[in-house]
Amino acid sequence: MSSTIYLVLIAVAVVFGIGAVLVNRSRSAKVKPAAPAPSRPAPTKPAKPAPAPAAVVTPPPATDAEAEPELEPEPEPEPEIERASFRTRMSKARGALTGAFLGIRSRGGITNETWDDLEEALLRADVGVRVTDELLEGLKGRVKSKEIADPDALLAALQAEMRSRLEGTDRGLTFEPGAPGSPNVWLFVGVNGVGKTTTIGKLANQQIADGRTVLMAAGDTFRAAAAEQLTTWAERSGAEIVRGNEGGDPSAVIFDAIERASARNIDLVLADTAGRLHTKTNLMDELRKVRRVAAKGDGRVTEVLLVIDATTGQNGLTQAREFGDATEVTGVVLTKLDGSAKGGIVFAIETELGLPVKLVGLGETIHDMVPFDPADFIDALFQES
Ligand SMILES: Nc1nc2c(ncn2[C@@H]2O[C@H](COP(=O)(O)OP(=O)(O)OP(=O)(O)O)[C@@H](O)[C@H]2O)c(=O)[nH]1
Ligand SMILES: [Mg+2]
Repeated sequence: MSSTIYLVLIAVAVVFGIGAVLVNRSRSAKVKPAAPAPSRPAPTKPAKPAPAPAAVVTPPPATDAEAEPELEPEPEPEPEIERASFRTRMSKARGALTGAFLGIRSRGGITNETWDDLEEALLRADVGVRVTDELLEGLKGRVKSKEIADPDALLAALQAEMRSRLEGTDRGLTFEPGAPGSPNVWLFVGVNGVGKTTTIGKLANQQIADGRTVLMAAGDTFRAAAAEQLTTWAERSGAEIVRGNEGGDPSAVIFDAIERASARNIDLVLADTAGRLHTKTNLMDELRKVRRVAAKGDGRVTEVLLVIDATTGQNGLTQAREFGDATEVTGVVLTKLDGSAKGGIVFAIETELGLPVKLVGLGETIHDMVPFDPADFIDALFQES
């Protein structure tokens, strides 16, 4: 009997076991194995846009409706550009004046030492003897008449007087819109290494940003490296360039460049010239010829910009006279004001030469140039911290 029960129990167990296996099998057949994550085609990283070639050929739009839509390239973040400003860049020139101001303010009143300190500070900052004398004479009169009674009022009056001397001058770069094929020509002259070529690069960038088309003329044929340097600036700024042969006639290169600009309806030619000492007669004669020839073709010379390095001080005035005689200079670009303690040269240039300072270089990169703004300049010069 008991063996019968055992047999029955074993039979039941076998039946259940088989049933369980079958049920499990059928279940596992329904649960699909976890599908691997749909393998998306790896997004093709958009290639960095190549620098735009001079002539861009735009391909026709794709017509294949089946074509996979192109992934939009992520916009590249705009690089942070630190714009040059007098305030941030003129620390040296500021130091030349404000160091003296501390001493002047610390005295209870206006004494003989006050006038000595002021005179020394203005001369050190390269304001020049003539302008310094005029400024101090005017202030002395106002102290005598009791209009000015204390050091703070004296310095405020000096600041206002210096600003008013620079205000009211037309500093715009002359651009005469004319018939197509008649480009404006801006010629750059000055002694060696003052920043002519760099200024052309910076200015081309600004003019192109303002919507003008620009062609550079590599009129410095003295060294092959000069044309190379200008070519780099042309690429950076998006300007065209006409180059000549090393040792060639700079007048011919500039003339050709103007003809090319005229043929292509380009608005503006920026013409570089080799640096030269204002005392070298033959080189100054060469520059006279450049100036003459530039006006002969289809272009109009609307600016002759003398580039002066602010760190060279009063010698810049002598240069200005000689270059002015040779080329009818229309304005001054004062470079390297960021590294100079002699910002006062602006007063000497404007008062003694009657030439407007139009542009100021405040560093070496393409963005480091600003139009000369007297109010900003004077504020920066007097800012004491
Ligand atoms: N700190 C500073 N450096 C400048 C400025 N402008 C030009 N430079 C530098 O001055 C040096 C000479 O500049 P260039 O533009 O080659 O001068 P250039 O007058 O064309 O020189 P030449 O063709 O040899 O007569 C370069 O190292 C420039 O980077 C400026 O405003 N500030
Ligand atoms: Mg140069």
